[in-house]
Amino acid sequence: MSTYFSEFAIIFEMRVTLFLPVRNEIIGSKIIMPRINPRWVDEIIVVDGNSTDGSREYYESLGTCKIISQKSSGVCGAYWECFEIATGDVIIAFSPDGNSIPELIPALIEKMKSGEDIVMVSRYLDGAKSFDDDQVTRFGNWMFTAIVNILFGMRLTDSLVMFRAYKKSLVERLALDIKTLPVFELQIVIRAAKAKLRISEIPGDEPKRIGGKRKMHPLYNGSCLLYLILKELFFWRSPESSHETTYPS
Ligand SMILES: Nc1nc2c(ncn2[C@@H]2O[C@H](COP(=O)(O)OP(=O)(O)O)[C@@H](O)[C@H]2O)c(=O)[nH]1
Ligand SMILES: [Mg+2]
Repeated sequence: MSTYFSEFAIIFEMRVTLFLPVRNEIIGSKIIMPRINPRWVDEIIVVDGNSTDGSREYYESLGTCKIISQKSSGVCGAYWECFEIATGDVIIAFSPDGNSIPELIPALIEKMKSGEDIVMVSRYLDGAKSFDDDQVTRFGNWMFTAIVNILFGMRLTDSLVMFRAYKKSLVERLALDIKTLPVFELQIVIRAAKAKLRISEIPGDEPKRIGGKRKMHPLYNGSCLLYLILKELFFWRSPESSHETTYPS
């Protein structure tokens, strides 16, 4: 199938996988899941990171989700375990801890239908706000977004948010390869920018997490993100843009 035809098929027959990474999020999940209409998407995949608070049993009781018991570790590992079984052309990553607003899922899907490769729900665009940020995460989000905008020629307002939609084919097309560090969100946008793909944002608040505890460690995550940026800056070029700098001898 030609690239043009397969792009066309994706837009008109787009299958959507909603991906939920979950580790001990019983309180948030019980409040958030009733607000998700399973008919918005084609499948819901829950990757359970060995929850001990009944989260897994709760998702089983819904009868609408495919549930994977995570074998790898961390959120990044959960992404990759989802990709192994996801049947969607588009993946929507969604945090069921209260940080992602379910009612924005249809808007994300609509925007993907206009031909975007990645659509992110920005917590800082057009007056949107994060109510989950503390001073450290607010500064970190601003700083990393400013750095990647300058280095990779983007105009994002929020490069790190989990809540976003993207074509599943990007995982292969952009040769995403970091499976153990919490940098998936940033690697996919940096590589998409290098390959000159279409990235856009819609505004969306980030409500406070509901119950449970944050698993993200700002200092560790920040160090991993710095490592990623240096690696992407010096070592990776998009195979798709290589023709721009190759000259006949
Ligand atoms: N499957 C899985 N999910 C995780 C893991 N760590 C965190 N999560 C989930 O990922 C989502 C975001 O995590 P959180 O700690 O709130 O990060 P933050 O929202 O970026 O501060 C939540 O739904 C967590 O339960 C993990 O190791 N495995
Ligand atoms: Mg959270």
